[in-house]
Amino acid sequence: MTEFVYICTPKTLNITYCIMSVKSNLQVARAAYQPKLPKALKGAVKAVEGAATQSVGNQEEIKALFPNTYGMPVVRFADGGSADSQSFNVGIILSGGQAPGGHNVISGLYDGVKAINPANKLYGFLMGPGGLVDHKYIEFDDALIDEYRNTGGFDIIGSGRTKLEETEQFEKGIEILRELGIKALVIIGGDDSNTNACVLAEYYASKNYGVQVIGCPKTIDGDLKNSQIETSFGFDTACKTYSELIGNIERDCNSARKYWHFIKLMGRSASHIALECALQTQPNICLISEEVEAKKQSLDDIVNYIAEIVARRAANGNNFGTVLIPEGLIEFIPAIKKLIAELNDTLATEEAASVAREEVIDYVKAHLSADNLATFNSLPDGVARQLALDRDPHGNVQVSLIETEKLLSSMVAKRLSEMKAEGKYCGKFSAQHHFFGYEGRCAAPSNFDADYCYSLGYNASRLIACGKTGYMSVISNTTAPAEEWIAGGVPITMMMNLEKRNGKMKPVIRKALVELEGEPFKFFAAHRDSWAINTEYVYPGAIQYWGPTEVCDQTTKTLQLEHIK
Ligand code: FBP
Repeated sequence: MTEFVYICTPKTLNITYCIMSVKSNLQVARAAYQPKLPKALKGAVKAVEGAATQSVGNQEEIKALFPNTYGMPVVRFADGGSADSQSFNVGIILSGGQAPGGHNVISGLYDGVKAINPANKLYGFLMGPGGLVDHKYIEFDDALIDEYRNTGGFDIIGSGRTKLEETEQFEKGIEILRELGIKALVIIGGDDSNTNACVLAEYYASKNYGVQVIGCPKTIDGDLKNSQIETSFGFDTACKTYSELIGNIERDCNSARKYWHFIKLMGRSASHIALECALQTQPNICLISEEVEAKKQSLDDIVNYIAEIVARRAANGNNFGTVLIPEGLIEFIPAIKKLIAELNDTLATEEAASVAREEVIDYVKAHLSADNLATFNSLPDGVARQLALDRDPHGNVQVSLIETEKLLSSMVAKRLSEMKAEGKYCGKFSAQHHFFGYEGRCAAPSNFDADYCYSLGYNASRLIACGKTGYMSVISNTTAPAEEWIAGGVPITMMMNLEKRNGKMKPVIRKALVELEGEPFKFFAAHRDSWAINTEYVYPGAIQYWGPTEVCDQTTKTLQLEHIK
């Protein structure tokens, strides 16, 4: 039995701390935190609808693929509606990689459906979309929800990457949804999972099954954003967590003055995490994949750029530094991007699917064009294997498994010895390697993510109550105080276009990459030369939960720069 020993209750926090329990004092205090809601969601709401919408690209094709869910209006909630006590049950799924705040989406949704009618039930499908298909679920109650409020992780029901795309899966899903009397399903996921949510919404609408599907924008990667979605949840906390670690490393490196730290950061294709962490910590070097592609840089160009900075710092007596590397970098080097595109097509055929795993490398080598084969052969074995062999269920290269940080540092070391041989002073170069990804995905949500996620979940209950399907729960105006946030819904088809996946054109939500004309990148580009040579590190420290609002409730620098009028 767990023994609890209670000590004093600080008047300021109105909670009881325990010195021996399964929970830390911070967790106990955090559980008592009441997330803030936008004013419009606090009482009865009224839905205000805008004009008909269009998809961001391929309008005719997307309209034909989604005849029942295309063109719907953007919805915005305003206060002043009439009280609603509808009775309904809801199901929820966590899909894809973990992101801080998922438990708050669930607690917000739970509180929202219960506020409408206390008899309403919320069910959670276990281990991702697979739980719907396999009929594995739990029913949430007050005790379970209270256990997980404001905590990180997705462990309340688990997550998974099963792709919901087959009619058979949709039909298995409807069986359990009917058995549990579920009127609406909420899918918390990134661009791929929300695309699938839209496909499911369309299917159920086309069959008149009477089940609504609502999406919720999640991913630490920050790439699910557009004119309607300001940020995906989890990005804020993950970046703050990585920035704390990077700041610690910068301080260590500025103390010992003997290492160059090569730090790879998660984020899949987009470099939003690397850019945000650079804005928070001012490292000596931060590579931005989107810029590498735009400038058509080769691996050698990148290596030369780093080696030059190492040498310039060495000339000032500084044989140390920090380099941030977005995990998707390799995919953006034009020659490698071209290679991956051909690999994807080569591997998408039935013939390729029947090739034994140990023979895949030989198979692709036999099928690649001469140019791409040369690029493939120039890569270190581990990187080439990773590009050729493993894809996630959505067909993405698993960039988190490619050790770009080690690849770059060894190439930089080689380049520096060549420079030395040419008579250039390069000082001493000794490298350390880090990969920050999983360390931040389950961190306890920052105040921003705690409030944002709770609002997204609560808002989803309002979209369900007003009968919406094929919508994403959206909260905007997020650099203002939470009270002034705007709540509503955006039709998912509005964010779609056609893109090639696994060799075929598919409707997908357009991924947001770093915009080189955007304010966050422009700010970075204007300062990076100074950060490279002068040591101007910023040590942001740990996430702050209590204290002045300008310390605790600020969102990312990315959002703040994007919202500068
Ligand atoms: P989502 O897009 O599903 O949110 O996942 C993001 C991510 O954390 C990426 O940054 C990373 O490349 C990937 O998941 C790692 O996947 P896995 O958890 O399967 O190792």
